[in-house]
Amino acid sequence: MTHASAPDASLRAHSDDASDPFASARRAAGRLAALTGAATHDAAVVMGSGWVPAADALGAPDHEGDVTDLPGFPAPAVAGHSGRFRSVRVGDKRVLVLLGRTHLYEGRGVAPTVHAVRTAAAAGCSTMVLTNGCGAIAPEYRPGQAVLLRDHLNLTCASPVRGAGFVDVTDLYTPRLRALGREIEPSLREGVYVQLPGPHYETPAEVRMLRAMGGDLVGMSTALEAIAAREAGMEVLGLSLVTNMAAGTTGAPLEHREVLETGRDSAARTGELLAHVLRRL
Ligand code: 8IG
Repeated sequence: MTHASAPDASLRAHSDDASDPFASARRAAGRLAALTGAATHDAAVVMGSGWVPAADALGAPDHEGDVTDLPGFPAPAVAGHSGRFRSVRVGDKRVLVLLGRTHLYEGRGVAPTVHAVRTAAAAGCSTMVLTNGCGAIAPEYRPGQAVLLRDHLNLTCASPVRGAGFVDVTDLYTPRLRALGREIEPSLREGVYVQLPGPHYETPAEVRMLRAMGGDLVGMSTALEAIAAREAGMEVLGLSLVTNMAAGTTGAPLEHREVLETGRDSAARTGELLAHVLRRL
């Protein structure tokens, strides 16, 4: 019976999505609740490049689906980003796990890249865990190493915030959650993550520039999502997996295959780390 009105509703949804990303996120959260039977979720995790193989360590999902079943989610285009979501019980928390993300370089604009974060907020999540695969600028880092984000350089020249929303990002990556991460894994280092638009990697000269600017890690995600999470009032934890040394630091060429291999090799450790963090939020 709802089928007869569906075309109309979806047309309306499209014009709303363009004008009000928060309304779109509320619709996605409503659909998530309907699909999972969970009225709310407590925390959300975006599994970025190299982290997807770690998802199983969070436990068997009570529900898994395609993100495209939720309003406003475009299909991700990159290999290793499966574009699925899970609802998983971790300890006493109901966790929304997003396997893959929409990137700025897909050319759809900023709003689609932060839609998952806003959907998580609309679903009730008070904690946003953002993971990514990245290149290491700091020479002491090694592929396979997980690093806590202490801060970021948003070099996209973009913002998810519209209008006079002067969001305070002084302690964007919540000190409390960083302390928790270090407590669980004392060997975890903290670094400054640089988000560039991509999709090309850096030149060696750009890597030297980023190092001079105070960057330790470089990738193509996370900073804009972290800003959107803060705007939505969530606490943010950022975790990078170093999958390669940034261009020019070793002389080796960069390949996406490395990302996938490093992720598979590190899945046991990164999965355990995430599971422990989520259990103790
Ligand atoms: I995985 O070295 C991954 N993503 N910009 N540079 C940039 N993005 C990345 C890199 C990298 N590695």
